[in-house]
Amino acid sequence: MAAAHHEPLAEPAQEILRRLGVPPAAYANGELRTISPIDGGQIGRVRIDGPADAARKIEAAHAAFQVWRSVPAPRRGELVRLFGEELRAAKADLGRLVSIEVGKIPSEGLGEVQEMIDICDFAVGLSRQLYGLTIATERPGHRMMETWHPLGVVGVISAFNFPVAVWSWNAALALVCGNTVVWKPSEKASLTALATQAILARAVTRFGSDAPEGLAEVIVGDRAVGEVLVDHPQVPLVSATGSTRMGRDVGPRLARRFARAILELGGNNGAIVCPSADQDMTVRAVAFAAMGTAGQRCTTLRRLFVHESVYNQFVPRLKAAFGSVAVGDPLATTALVGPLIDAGAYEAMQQALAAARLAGGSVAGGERVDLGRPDAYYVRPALVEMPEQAGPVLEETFAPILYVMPYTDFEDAVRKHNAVAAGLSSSVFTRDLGEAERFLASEGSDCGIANVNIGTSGAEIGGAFGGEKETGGGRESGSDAWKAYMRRATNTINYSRALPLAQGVSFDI
Ligand code: UN1
Repeated sequence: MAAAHHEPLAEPAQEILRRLGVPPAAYANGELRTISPIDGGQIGRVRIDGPADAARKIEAAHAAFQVWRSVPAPRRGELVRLFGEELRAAKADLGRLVSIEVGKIPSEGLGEVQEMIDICDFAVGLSRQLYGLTIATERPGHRMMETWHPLGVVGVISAFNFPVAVWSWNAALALVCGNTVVWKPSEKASLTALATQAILARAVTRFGSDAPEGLAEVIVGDRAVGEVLVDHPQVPLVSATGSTRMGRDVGPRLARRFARAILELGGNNGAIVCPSADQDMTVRAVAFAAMGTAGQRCTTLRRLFVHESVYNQFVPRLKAAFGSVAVGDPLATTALVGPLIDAGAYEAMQQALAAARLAGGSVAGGERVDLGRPDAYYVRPALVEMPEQAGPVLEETFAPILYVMPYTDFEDAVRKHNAVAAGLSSSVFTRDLGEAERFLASEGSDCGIANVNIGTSGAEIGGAFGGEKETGGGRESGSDAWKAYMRRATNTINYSRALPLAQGVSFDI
């Protein structure tokens, strides 16, 4: 604790944790140092779980599932409604803690909590809409229907960049679906996880005694405890957000034991700027998509194809926006671009920029912004004009780098847009209906999210969220993503006294 007092952000972070009711033993003297990327200072020392603790928590969640699955779904929705209320009350605190722990600007920290509130509202409605179909049968005197049942313990592995919202997409749906939840947050964002857990605990207390112990557990720790979650036979579904490398490990491990996976992995998101695009709006949309959250969203815009006829008008305007955007301490200034998460992110960015130069790219920006804080990594977002889509452009670097390339032919731009391994989000900027529709058609964007005249990031919770190819194929959040969190039973009921067999088979005994 003593060292923490010298760190300017430790006190405000711990004050929020205290106010939200997190016991100091969880964050004051533990083994895991939590660092704020705003100044590189320590803000907490979190107690970590070992593999045995992880297994114990999973088993507690499994026991809780035996009870929770029989609580009526609308009643389960009531818990999530209360959680949404508690989040509203704690929005300022939790949003600020998100800013302190992962460096988001205040409106994005608050926006993240709003996203949690939104998914709670969605899930409350859903709790009365877990519909199954009634299906016409070919047999007289029969009825066929499907029923959606709770699945079990849902494991959630989340990343530092959306430390609480992504968990909530999974948890809010899982809880109304009758599941229990075990969460392994990023090691870089455990304080926000503890805070969220405390907010949920308030809702559970208000909810009453039909919420079993173990309904939602958090496991703080390293890869080893993540592996316990992924390999545990009592976890039928794991929803994991992170790198494609992580997904390549998690996916096959789950497949080996026939567990379900929702994988939300890398994105290398692209957009096409057509000749008819509204340039004022497009500059703003591209600026937010590429530089927002310091380029650390999985939906961040990383590749931009600009039609040659507008290239010389549009790209200088964009470059000016990159050159002038305020980079700085997100809590002490009104900067729009805060810090990178750590030194590793900074090094990966510099490596990508070096590789881009080697591949013929012309780099504007990308340098470190000196705030006199040796352990914090602020950078000017980089706009890199590339002669073609090659080298680092083909990979996701989790930093604010936008690769810009000219195009001549729309179909060719769409082909190039799709010629990367990831398939999360995409956009086209055009006033031409034909181009817009072609981008959205089956031969257009191959991503899970395809937008017209808005950027690639900042999706609402009402739609299904996720992507194709190396993004992993899972869907979270809205639409009918809930179905992945339940098991479907097909029921055929014979209310006659005869026994007609399907397909006209006779078996007269
Ligand atoms: C992520 O970066 O992992 O669409 C999630 C968005 C946010 C969620 C991003 N609603 O940018």
